[in-house]
Amino acid sequence: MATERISIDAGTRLIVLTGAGISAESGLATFRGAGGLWEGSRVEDVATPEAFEADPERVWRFYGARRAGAGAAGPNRAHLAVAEIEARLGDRFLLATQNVDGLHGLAGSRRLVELHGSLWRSRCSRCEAPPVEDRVVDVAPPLPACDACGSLMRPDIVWFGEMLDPAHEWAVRRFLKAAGVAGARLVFLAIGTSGNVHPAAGYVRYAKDLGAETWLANADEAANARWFDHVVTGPATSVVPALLGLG
Ligand code: BJW
Ligand code: ZN
Repeated sequence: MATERISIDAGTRLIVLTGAGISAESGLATFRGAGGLWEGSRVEDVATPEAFEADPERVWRFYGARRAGAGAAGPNRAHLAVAEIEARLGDRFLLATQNVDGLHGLAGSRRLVELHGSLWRSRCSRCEAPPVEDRVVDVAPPLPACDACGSLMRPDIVWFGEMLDPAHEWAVRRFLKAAGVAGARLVFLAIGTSGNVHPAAGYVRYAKDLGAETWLANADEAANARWFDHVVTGPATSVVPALLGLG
């Protein structure tokens, strides 16, 4: 188990990037591991605009099941450790998550960017009407329609081939750049992510170019592991509190 510990002093800025692995011990399946299939399809094949166009009911069934799973889950020790370190660092901290399950928010994280959206919101598949909170688990025909234009509502999730919210991308880059400008010690910590999906998988390289010390806490090898100065292998609930000096 992790004996290593990230040195965090009064000047350190810390950015944490999380993926599905941090929620695995809360009982939620990861995308590329065992259990990453749904009705015989790869999750990535259900989570696309093309899949929604072809069979919106099937995609809503998938997200209904995801909402049911996430709604029954709670934050684990790794989510809580990330929230605790935020409470200590204040504006020297930023959390960027690829997860849509809402568990970081439940753990108390507030300086939080949900890069891939949220399970708990829906939005119009056609017009720019703002997203609405939506916790419905059994989405059945007739599928929900937009109040403004009547088109189908869809989960407020960033699917493959779709742009991330530029404000979210900007928040990550601004945080990293600010540390570079201030000459501050900058630490980048990725937790539970396979490093396959861009742009998030590229943030470590960007951070390293700005002089960050880079750490990865993951159960297996990640696709972008070469950009990390330190790789700690193990389950997030043990590794993360120890790395952050909270174990
Ligand atoms: C544990 C553990 C435990 C287990 N403890 N660890 C540059 C190069 C090539 C392609 C592209 C590129 N830029 C953009 C692209 C295209 C595409 C992309 O990245 N494709 C790649 C697959 C090649 N990206 C996009 O389309 C993005 N949009 C975009 O960039 O727009 C502009 C653009 C478009 C097209 C071309 C070029 C530019 C959008 C990506 C949106 C991803 N959406 C999804 C699904 C929706 C969310 C949902 O329904 O939940 O988000 S995909 C899926 O993967 C999900 C995840 O957030 C995301 C990342 O997965 P994650 O979190 O890494 O999970 P896993 O399962 O892969 O890994 C879990 C890890 O945890 C494992 O390593 C385990 O070992 C570990 N683990 N248990 C610690 N207990
Ligand atoms: Zn609409």
